[in-house]
Amino acid sequence: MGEPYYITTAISYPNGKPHIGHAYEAIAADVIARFHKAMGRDVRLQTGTDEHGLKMAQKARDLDLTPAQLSDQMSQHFIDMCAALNVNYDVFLRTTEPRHHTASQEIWKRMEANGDLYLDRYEGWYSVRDEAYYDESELVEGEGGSKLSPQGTPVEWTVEESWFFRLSKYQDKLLALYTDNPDFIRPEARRNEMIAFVSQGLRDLSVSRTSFDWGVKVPGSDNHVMYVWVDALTNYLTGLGWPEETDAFAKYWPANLHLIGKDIVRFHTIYWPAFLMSANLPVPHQVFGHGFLLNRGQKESKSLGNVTDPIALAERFGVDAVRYFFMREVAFGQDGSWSAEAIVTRCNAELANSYGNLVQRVLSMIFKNMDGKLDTFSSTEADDVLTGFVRYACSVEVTREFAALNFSAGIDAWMRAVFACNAYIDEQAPWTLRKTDPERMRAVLLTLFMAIRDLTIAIAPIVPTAAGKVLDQLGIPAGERGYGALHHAGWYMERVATGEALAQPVGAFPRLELPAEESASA
Ligand code: ME8
Repeated sequence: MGEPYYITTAISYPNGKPHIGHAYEAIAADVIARFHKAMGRDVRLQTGTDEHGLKMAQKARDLDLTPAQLSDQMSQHFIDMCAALNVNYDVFLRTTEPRHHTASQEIWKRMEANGDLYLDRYEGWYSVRDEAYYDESELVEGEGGSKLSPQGTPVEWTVEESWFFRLSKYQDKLLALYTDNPDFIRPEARRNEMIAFVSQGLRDLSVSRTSFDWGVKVPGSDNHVMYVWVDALTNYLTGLGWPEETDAFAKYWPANLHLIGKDIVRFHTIYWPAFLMSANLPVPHQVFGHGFLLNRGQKESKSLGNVTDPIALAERFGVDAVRYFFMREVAFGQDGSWSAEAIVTRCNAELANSYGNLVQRVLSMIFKNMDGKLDTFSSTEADDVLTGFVRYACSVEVTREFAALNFSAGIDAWMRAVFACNAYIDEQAPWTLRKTDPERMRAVLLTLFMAIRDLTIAIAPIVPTAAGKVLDQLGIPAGERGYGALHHAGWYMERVATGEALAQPVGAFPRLELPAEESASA
């Protein structure tokens, strides 16, 4: 097994069904996990649901359910969403699990033992929707002079006895962490925001509540439950079996990457490392705050009636198309917009017409004109140029960009290689060579066979199902599908030596159609 790589998503509030933002984050995390697996690393992907707090308690009350019933019902939808999107997690963590209460109480005790917790009275603003405290100076004015959080959510004045965490004590340590580890917060814009925020000075943080009881009990202070973010962040440790001294913890902590949305960067890059330092635990290597996904430029909301069910989206367009679109269309880290037409246009142009068609044409010609047989051939300079171009794009450019989480740029490099293959096939015209020079036709088709194998391995983390089907048709063994295989010069001769002929190919990238009413409005 290669070097360990531990990646986590945010754990979602299961106060409703998953939305497109949840799907986007889960897909991105799965792509990153598959990429690192294909690079030979020993990957662990964790996701889950964040089931405590006032937001959950209030929603349950509105629905006449207990918070536990609401959590049970809704977390199942998040599990289903992962299955529908081909998100292959290792751990799905629910914060209501007993082991998570144990872990949260343990981190609490360690912070207390370190002298970082004290009892006082909280007086200030709280947003239930964000589960966040805000300073007066951060609030903005809403309609009719009401006060809103910087995220535009309602805030309420809260006064209660509360435990406090000495966040102020960690200001310099946090700034040193950001300076010493320039990649700790990414992308750069979020890093700058956080540095500016911490530099202004940090106030101690209220970390317990007494006005409701849906949460993890504070050790030794039974009328207090922990502030939901204290337990939520601890999920990243719980999933590794901590505080037991497990092999998983020894191997995977500190996490390589917490992948989260831009709205919760503050919790992950200020509170979380401070809690960890206080508990004397190592901090994660990187927190990446991705952008928000908008529906035709608008936030999805019940009032606009534009809420999309990600499972329905995957059923409609196919899971690979949805994954490809999100990773291709949105520059990772920035906000992006989607629409049914944009998915159809993008996937038809690139996956179906440019790449899928290339695969289908080449494999059919090998099947029909060469009885599906692979063999040695002598290549010309044009063939070698194509082979070198595709190999470089896949093994150097795509891997470099994917490793840096620049998915869109990586797919761009991949598309250039696909275009090069299409230009080559048009130029070489193997359909004409069939009559005039069958030997040359063989060389052209086999050159393309090799290129298709590289292209398919390179794009597999994004479109795992379709890529798997193509690699099956090419007869590439399971152990030869990682990025390392792109550097394995002998693969083609090993493939030839199996003597296995190609069967009649079956298309892996269907053209997508827009339902009539949507094409009319497009
Ligand atoms: O914040 N586009 O949960 P959550 C992209 N429980 N990403 C989006 C999005 C959108 N439109 N809307 C939300 C929470 N997200 C906490 C996390 S972690 C210890 C606790 C992202 O259900 C959001 O940024 O509100 C977050 O990363 C994730 O979805 C879950 O959001």
